[in-house]
Amino acid sequence: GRVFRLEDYRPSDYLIPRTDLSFVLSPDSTIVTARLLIRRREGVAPGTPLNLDGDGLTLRLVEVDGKLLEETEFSAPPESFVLHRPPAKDEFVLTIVTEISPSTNTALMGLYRSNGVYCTQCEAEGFRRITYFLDRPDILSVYTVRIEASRAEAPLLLSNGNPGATGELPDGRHFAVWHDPFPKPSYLFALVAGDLGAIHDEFVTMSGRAVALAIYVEHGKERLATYAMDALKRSMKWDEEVFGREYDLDVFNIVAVSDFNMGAMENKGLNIFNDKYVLADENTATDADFANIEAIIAHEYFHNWTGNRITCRDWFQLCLKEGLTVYRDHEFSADERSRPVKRIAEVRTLRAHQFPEDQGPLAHPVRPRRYREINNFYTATVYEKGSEVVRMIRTILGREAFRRGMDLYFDRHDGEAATIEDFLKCFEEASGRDLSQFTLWYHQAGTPNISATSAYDAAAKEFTLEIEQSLPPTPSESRKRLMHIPLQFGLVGPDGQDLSYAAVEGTAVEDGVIHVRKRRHSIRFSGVEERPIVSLNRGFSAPITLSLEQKTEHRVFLARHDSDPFSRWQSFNTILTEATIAGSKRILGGGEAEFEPVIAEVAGAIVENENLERAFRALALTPPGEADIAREIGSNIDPDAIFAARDALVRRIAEANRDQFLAAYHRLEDNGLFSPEAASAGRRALRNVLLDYLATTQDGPDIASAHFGSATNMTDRAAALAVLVHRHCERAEAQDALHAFEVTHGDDPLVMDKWFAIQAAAPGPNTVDAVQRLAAHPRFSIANPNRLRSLFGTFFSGNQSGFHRADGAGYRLFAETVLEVEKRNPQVAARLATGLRSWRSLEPKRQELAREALVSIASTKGLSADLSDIIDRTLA
Ligand code: DPP
Ligand code: ZN
Repeated sequence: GRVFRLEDYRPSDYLIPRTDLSFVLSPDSTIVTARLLIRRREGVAPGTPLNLDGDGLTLRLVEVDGKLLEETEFSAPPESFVLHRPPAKDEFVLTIVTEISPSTNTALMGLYRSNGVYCTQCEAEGFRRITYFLDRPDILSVYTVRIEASRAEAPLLLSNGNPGATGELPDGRHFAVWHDPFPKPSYLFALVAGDLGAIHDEFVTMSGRAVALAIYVEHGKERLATYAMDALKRSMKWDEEVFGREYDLDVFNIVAVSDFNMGAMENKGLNIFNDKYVLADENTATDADFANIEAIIAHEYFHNWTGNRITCRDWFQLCLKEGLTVYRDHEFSADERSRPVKRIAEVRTLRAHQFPEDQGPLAHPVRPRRYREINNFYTATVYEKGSEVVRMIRTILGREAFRRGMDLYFDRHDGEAATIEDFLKCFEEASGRDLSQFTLWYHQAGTPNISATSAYDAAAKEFTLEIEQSLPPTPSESRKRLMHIPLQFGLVGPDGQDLSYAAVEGTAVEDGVIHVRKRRHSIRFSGVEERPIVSLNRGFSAPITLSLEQKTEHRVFLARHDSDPFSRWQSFNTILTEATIAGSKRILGGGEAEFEPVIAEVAGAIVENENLERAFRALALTPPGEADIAREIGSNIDPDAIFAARDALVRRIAEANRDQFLAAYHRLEDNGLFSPEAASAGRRALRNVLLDYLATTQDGPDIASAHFGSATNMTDRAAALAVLVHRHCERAEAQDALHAFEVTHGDDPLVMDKWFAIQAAAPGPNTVDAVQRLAAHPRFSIANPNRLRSLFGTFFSGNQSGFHRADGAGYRLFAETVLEVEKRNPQVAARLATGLRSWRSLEPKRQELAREALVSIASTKGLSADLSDIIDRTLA
């Protein structure tokens, strides 16, 4: 396949300042008329051929300035349209009529049908499946769109911008016109037509303009959109207050569709959402769903400024909008909920998704330099690490200079397609700081490691910290340059308060932050009255791995007393991780896992500590997942040993604290009144973590099945089902609960996704067969991305012991499924295929079986660019 390189970027010869589109909608044959005002760029020779992008289009007609073209004047091979000799004048009008078939578009890119609703997805390169165009983000155009359809089939006709004329047409047809005054790239184009219900609201902006808000959903589901609407209004307010950003159109529309490749899409004025991230009530959605809805509604709304008003020059700059917008939605959730809890959740996500990417064959810089298929770069690195990089800029600059830099960016680049260099320059100018070394965070792949040792000289009252950075090699980047790593830190004294110091030698320390810039730093703090315990990378100020030799008793001390809540959580999490790793080694050596009693003691103390938020306690008590442990071990992974060690640790903690956990569990009982807010969700989270521990003790199945039976919301019901299926799947209680759940929720596909996912996540050797059986279930559909992600996505990427079954049956199912899905939807198939990206860290036998499965995909003829890109890089 063709490789696209950053250094090959060059501006196009032509611009398209105006785009008039007309759609005559019909499921199998939609006629698209594009009237494009084409302008030759200054300095380009008159008559230079015009090359437009296309994909799978049937061309019906071409005119230049109203004159029909002869077939010799252009060519239209499948992937482009070439006008051999455009008029020599500066501007002309090119009219192109194409025919497309939404009903047979199973790739869900371009214009397609979801449950009878016409909808579009154009990012990254879907617009070229609608008409021929300069389908690249630096071509900004003002769009006017006319949509015509049968009124019975599509009473609702939506596109970007503000509504214009509407009217009736013969034969029960009607039309609507939309005009978007803001020039935008083609990837932000959207159209929706269908028969949908809606809820309406209004937002008055900071300058007093009224914006009409609407969320469109399937008829009968209107009520389920109220939480999303509330989140939208809070997002709009927050962006005004925190970033000074006001909304700019008369309307803001959101449409929920059930077949969607991504989570949601920020099309100007017309966001299109995966229904999973809109629809919620207490009986169908979990607290995690509510939190995701809030975050994603905010994310897409925030794109209006970071993405739409200022867009990307080219797709290599994807993190310019995504990393920054994730940073903004993180800040929003932190303000709306609990900042420390949110931070811990972010770090868990980063480690679960971005670290394995950065440490495996698919590693790439936050700003990649080359790609074969851009769809494969909507990654945790671009999004989550991209957000961490913005967060580090704020840490280095401080809140005020950071805000000045953002203001400058909005001011200077509004209406433009910008680059990372443009973005960074704003912060350098606003702060007077040199960010040139920091810029490497965008250019170098891989997770940096910081190792640290410390010493205290009691007589001299001196504390020294020796810090060393290293960056492991990643594919095609064997030599790395030294990074600028901002480490927040504290020297914790015996009473838990940070100790002060009289002076510090070296220039590396500033306002509680160590700026690591060299390979090695030796930092000497003088005037330190007592022996401190160092707390490093507080708040996870840098996305690194930390190798810090620390005694368990010191970690226990930090877990109890560190003033930084993140570091408290981290200290206990590290204790649990190290204990599990040691346990798995003993198991592999033929012994049994053993655990120091202090671990269970600390767990008991955390449950009882009413000074800590419940959501925080829930996170602290959640043991690291099997994948987290595998990542820490790094190589020669045996998932069964890890599973056994983790299970033993949970049992040990539960056994030691049984009475206390049970009492706390009962104290946390539901009062039957539901609120999706953080405090209520925290209570449920803590109670459900305790349930998972209690399920391993005597009466475990009874407690879990009572929990299931008495649950008054989906959070509790799903948590109990998971505990039963994962811990007691051989018991009747588990099978009864699965059956009851199916009977109650069988007609609700989004709720059934939980039912599929819980079963696909069940540990142990029987799950391969269960997943295969479930794929034949009448509620499963290979055509729907949400179903695929629930069943196969969960199994391939979220079930260590089940998927990595020693005989390779999981890998064979993987190859079969990925190839089957690819026939319909290459983008989703490629995403599923990342499930084996860490195959080289497995023990040799599993490695060989995984390789065979990957090779069997690679050797299949006619693979899509999406899938072959992932498989080739995974095997490289
Ligand atoms: N819609 C996706 C997102 O917002 C891609 N832009 O992240
Ligand atoms: Zn985004």
